[in-house]
Order: sequence, then structure tokens, then C-alpha cells
Amino acid sequence: MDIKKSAFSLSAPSIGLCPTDNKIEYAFIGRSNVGKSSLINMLCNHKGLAKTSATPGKTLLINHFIINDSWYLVDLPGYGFAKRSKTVQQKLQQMISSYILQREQLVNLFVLIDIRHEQQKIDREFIDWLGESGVPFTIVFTKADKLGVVKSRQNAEKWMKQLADTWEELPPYFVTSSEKRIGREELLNYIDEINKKIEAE
Ligand SMILES: Nc1nc2c(ncn2[C@@H]2O[C@H](COP(=O)(O)OP(=O)(O)OP(=O)(O)O)[C@@H](O)[C@H]2O)c(=O)[nH]1
Ligand SMILES: [Mg+2]
Repeated sequence: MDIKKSAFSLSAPSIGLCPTDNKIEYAFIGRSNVGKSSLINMLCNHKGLAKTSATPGKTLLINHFIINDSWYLVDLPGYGFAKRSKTVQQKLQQMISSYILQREQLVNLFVLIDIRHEQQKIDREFIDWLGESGVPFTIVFTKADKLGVVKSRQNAEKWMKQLADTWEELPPYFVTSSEKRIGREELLNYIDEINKKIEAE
């Protein structure tokens, strides 16, 4: 599958203000600055579609992008950005968790992890929470260009192995780079498979 058409739809401060046309959607979450917005732009082949920034904390709303006129990609604010005030942080947390738990159109959540780092407590706790809540998700390692192919693979495998400490069944994972466009085809095919499965139902 390829993305032939992508456009900004709307930015919502809460789930109640998200699109109401019942199209399915895929959302991107992860720590601030991990590369969520960049990955959406890379997948869509559309620079500047989602706003990116070298400073963490850029995305603050639930942003919907309509793809091929038929489904959405959703850019979410990052979690775990220490420089925000407690009040802002709590508000964002609340917005993100109610979106993840209540949004019926959400068919899969992509959890982004910076491939350069050891497993961080905040990511692990978030993923464990998804598991406990029964949210379908996939892990996407980002910024693989910073490490190279071999080291990226090794880190990803190590990270997943650590997850197997408590997880009986591991979620699927992808290694990507928005900079070098690594993993684009794999991710798009993965989405396409889910789209087709849902269409067939
Ligand atoms: N080298 C490299 N840099 C990347 C990659 N993806 C993103 N970046 C950089 O990482 C920074 C953050 O990217 P964003 O896409 O804005 O990150 P985000 O997760 O949307 O951040 P917030 O919206 O603040 O939560 C930017 O400076 C990007 O250029 C990548 O694959 N490789
Ligand atoms: Mg962003």
C-alpha cells in the first residue's frame, strides 16, 4: 500500500471533539521528542504535515490526518516531558489516557521508542498499562539512522527480550528512521493488513 493523499483534518483538545465520521484510526504515542510527528510525515511522504520540533513538547493536541480519504493517522502529544508544569502534565495525561481507552475508532496504537536508549521505566510502565488495559499496540523503534543497521537490530532485540520478563506474548515491532526512511514499506504494509482485515469483517 502507498499513501497517495494525506491532509490535516483537525486538532482536538479532547476526545469529544475528535472527528465523528467513524473512520478507523491509528495513533502514535511515545516520549516527547521520540519522533512521532516526523514518522507521520515520513509515512505520508509529506514534509510539514505534522509539526515537528527539535525542542520536546511540540505536539499538544490530538491531531487527525486523513489518509487516502478513508482512514486517519493521529499524532498525540508526548508523555514524560519533565519541563512541563504539573497542571499541564496532568491535563495532557488525562487527555491521552481517555483517548486511548475510550476512542472506539482507534484500531492500533504505535508506541515509539528511541532506539539509542536502554529500556526506560516510563516506557515500560506505559506499555504494561496498555497490556493491562487490553489496548492493541505495536512497538516502533525510531532514529535507527543514529546507530546503523546492525546496532539498531541488536538494541531492538535486547529491548524486546527484556519485555519478555513479564510478557508472555510479545507485541510486533518495527525498526525505523524518518531521516533515512527506514521501515516505511513495512509499516505501511502492516497498516494495510489491518485495514483489509477490518474491511472484510
Ligand atoms: N536523526 C533522526 N532524527 C529524527 C528522526 N525522527 C525525528 N527526529 C528528530 O527528533 C526531533 C523530534 O521530532 P518530532 O517528530 O517533533 O518528535 P515528537 O515525538 O513528535 O515530539 P513532541 O511532539 O514534542 O512530543 C526533531 O528534531 C526531529 O528532526 C529520525 O528518524 N532520525
Ligand atoms: Mg510531535
